[in-house]
Amino acid sequence: MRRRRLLGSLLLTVAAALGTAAAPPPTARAATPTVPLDHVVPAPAAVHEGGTPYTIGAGTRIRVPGGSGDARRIAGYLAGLLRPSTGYALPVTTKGGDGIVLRLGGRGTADLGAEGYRLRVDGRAVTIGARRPAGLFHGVQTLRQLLPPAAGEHRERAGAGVPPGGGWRIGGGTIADTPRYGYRGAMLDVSRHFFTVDQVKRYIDQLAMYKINKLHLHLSDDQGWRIAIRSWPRLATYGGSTQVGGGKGGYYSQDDYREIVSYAADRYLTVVPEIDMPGHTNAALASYADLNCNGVAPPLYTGTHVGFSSLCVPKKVTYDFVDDVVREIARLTPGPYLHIGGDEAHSTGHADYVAFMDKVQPVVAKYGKTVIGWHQLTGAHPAKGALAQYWGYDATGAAERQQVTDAARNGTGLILSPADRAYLDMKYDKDTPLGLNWAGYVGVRRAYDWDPGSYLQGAPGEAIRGVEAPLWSETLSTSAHIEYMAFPRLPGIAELGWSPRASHDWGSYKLRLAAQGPRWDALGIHYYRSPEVPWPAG
Ligand code: IFG
Repeated sequence: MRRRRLLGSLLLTVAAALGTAAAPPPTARAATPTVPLDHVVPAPAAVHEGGTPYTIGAGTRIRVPGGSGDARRIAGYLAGLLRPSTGYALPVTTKGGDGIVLRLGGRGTADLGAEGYRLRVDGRAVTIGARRPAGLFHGVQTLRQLLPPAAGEHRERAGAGVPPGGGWRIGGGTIADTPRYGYRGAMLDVSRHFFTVDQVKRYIDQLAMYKINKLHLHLSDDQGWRIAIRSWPRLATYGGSTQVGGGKGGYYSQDDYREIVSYAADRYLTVVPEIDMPGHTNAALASYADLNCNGVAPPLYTGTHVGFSSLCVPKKVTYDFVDDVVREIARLTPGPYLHIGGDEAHSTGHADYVAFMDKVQPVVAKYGKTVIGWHQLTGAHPAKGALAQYWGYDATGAAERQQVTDAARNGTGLILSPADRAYLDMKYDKDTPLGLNWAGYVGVRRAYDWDPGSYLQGAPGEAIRGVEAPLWSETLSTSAHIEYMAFPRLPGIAELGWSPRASHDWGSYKLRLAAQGPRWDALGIHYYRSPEVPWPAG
């Protein structure tokens, strides 16, 4: 009997407790539903939900206690995102207190490395802590995803945009997050079709949402030279004057390039400039007759064939050209890398290719940069510390893979861009209006469902530096084209670069990916609503 009474009273106590929790006080209205903390893309390393949600309201301040320049700039960036959509003032202050708190350095951040962050939510504050500014910025990208999609809208909302619930609520809990790989890139081919500075900036904003930290710009090819070189002005003025299909082309002045570099750096992306050589050089050869072995400049090229051009390896002027171009671009590029291409040099004899790479790689080092080359570089002598970007695919022969993994075992780092996984210019399927299909069709799941760490059998794990998603522009010429091919596949590549191997699971990822759709709608991103993704209704 006693036991029954005891149980009875226990149940009553519990019910009472639940009762009060279940009936909110009459004044509070249910704020916006909170986004589950583990709904973030890329998946964070560790998530612990629980505790009191935080509601961003009219009185919320963004605090950078004792704020450094970097922390204050990131706070301003966050305010710029949230003010228009929430209608709140969200003042930035260096005073401590409740609210959205951004902390740089200090205790508890030592384990977060160069890009990690810790985000903590309780009833009084959202606190993002990081050891380095990039980490704080990545924490802000996660915070954006913990708010309803409307909070990301850049346009002024009617009626100050405060949601019906009277505030923007973020679920209680903690996220501790650091990236798996340091190299998480996206490449944009601005040569086949030229993209303006503003179009590149738009793509940078989108890449930053998914913690991509490298923007590889394919600045030269057969169809266009896109960067002004003072010592060789016709490269841009003539070599950049057209594009695939014969349009007017274009090029970046050195100030334009500096603007792209600066915009990217403010969002913690490092620009990796590529001058593709010795092949893919018709635009340069057309601009200066002396660069050609026969002294005759070929016409400008507006088609889409590859492999027909080569710099003249035996000529001395070729290395004056390379030295001038590499010097000017290296001086414009704060990042550590300079990509020298090296792919599809079908009009360069193998011995000449090796001789050319033996001469050019020391020039890159002379100007203080680290070489990246497409993986064909492993057929020559990759410089010490060089990185090879693998773009093979399922049809790539064992010998070619072996050449790459041998180089990896010899110290060459690898960036993985398998063409039938990571090439965003591959059609999704046979009905995709844009893109190519030489590597096959690449659907959303296929782009996600592979592991960079084990993709190349025989490559030591420490050789894998990360991933990159190239977007070649033979068939693309607008931002809408870029977005249609990049979304929804780019976030999957970003997750492969950032998230722990153990978190990899298409079944759960596709639900998180689907929740990104309303965000892209709010931001006006022209994504492909792939039937592989269970997009939310409406
Ligand atoms: N391969 C060529 C690119 C481009 C691409 C289109 C590399 C490294 C096919 N080289 O990819 O110039 O034409 O998918």
